[in-house]
Amino acid sequence: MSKVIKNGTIVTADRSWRADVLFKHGKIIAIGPDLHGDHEFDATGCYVMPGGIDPHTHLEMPFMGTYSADDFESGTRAALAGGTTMVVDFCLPAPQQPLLEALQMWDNKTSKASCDYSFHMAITWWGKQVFDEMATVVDKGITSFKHFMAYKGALMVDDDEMYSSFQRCADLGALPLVHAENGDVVAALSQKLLAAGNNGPEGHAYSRPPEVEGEATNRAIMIADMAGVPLYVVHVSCEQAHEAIRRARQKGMRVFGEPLIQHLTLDESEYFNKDWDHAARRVMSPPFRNKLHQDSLWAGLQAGSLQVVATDHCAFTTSQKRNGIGDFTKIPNGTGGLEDRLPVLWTTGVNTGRLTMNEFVAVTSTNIAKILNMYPKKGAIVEGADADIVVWDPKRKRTITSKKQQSVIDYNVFEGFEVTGLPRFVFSRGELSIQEAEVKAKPGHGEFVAREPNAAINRALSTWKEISAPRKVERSGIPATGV
Ligand code: DUC
Ligand code: ZN
Ligand code: ZN
Ligand code: ZN
Repeated sequence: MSKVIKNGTIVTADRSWRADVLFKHGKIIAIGPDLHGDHEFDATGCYVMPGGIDPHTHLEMPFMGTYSADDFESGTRAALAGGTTMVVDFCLPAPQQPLLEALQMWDNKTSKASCDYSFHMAITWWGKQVFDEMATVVDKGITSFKHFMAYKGALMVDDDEMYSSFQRCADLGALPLVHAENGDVVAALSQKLLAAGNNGPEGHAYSRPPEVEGEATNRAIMIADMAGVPLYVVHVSCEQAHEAIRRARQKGMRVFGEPLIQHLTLDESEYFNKDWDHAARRVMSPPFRNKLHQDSLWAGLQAGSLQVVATDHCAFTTSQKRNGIGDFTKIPNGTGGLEDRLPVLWTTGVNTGRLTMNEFVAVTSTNIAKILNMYPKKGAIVEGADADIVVWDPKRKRTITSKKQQSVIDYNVFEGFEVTGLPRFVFSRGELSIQEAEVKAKPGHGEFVAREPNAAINRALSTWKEISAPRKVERSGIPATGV
């Protein structure tokens, strides 16, 4: 059975034009005027765009003594409801756990996914076994490795481990990712704040100032350069981190930066709300920043020094958050956003003139498809691509409320936010998954997307190549002992 989207304007990362889109067996088979199929979907007044890709989610993740509340069933349903047709989740081995065993555990969580997904593998410990297994992980189509520079005593890796892993990534053509916050300083600041009786959610923000992020981002960039590998920095929240990325790119290094929709639109005043629940629900790492940092992130998206907007969707219920009453370090870190990323970015970005529609597609879909080497299977409207398509109605409005969301948690950090611009239809590999407010997503429809190492993007332009393969200097006439 073929399907056709008629009368819309196709919007991709590089152009916009009027054409119909015909697809069959999950793939786009024709694009052009006046196409016909077994089922026709009217896109009059709408934009036909590649479905969103969220490269940063934590679904059903064991973390801080609990599990994030949205699993692959509710999480991918939320994604589709908001126009996102693929998620990339993090597989997190426990300390000393074999990577392949963790991968099996994560794979077991996905049976009810209704959109396609992939994984990043986290490097949470280091040893010969990890070194060896990284090659098998790449063979299985997982070509990106995440490193936590924070969460001391849990997920954090030290610089020597990170340097070893980055070199291994370079050998394998894989892309290292970093959560860049100085975990030692965060731990010290947290203890200081608690000792002074500052135990509320605002203490979380004080314990992770922009400087800890700027320092770690710089450090990770320098270590990546020495290892001769590109770098992807997740959840860039502040000017200090953005500045480091900008500078590296100006020098010719392949460094990518990912702001989150939350940091672009919500600020630190949320932590000073008198209602403990309100503030704790917004505790995530890095924390929300002030308006100057927000302006820096928007500028980065406009200038191209930041390339991707994600969510870090890691949702906890109010009751889970309350575990941190009396000690902010025990508030599970994370916020939701999967369903809201596209409508909120469209409303605050495209409707305000900060982003063009084509830039919107680039930062929500196409850029990350290229960075993670799954373009044009994903992130494109082109013959042969997966029919992951959102038909976007720029006039549809909604007030965001947890009462109508797909996420299972009992609040929404965007509660009350009015969005203009929402999906009319969403297709996941050709399956109609969303029709306006009606969710037709099919649990189990989602498939794993395997990725190849990327010879083009995953090659560093390192200034340190000589150091990783030192030349022996021949000097005639100088005594050997003097060399
Ligand atoms: N930050 C969060 O807020 N939650 C999950 C992990 C992370 O780095
Ligand atoms: Zn006709
Ligand atoms: Zn993180
Ligand atoms: Zn994360």
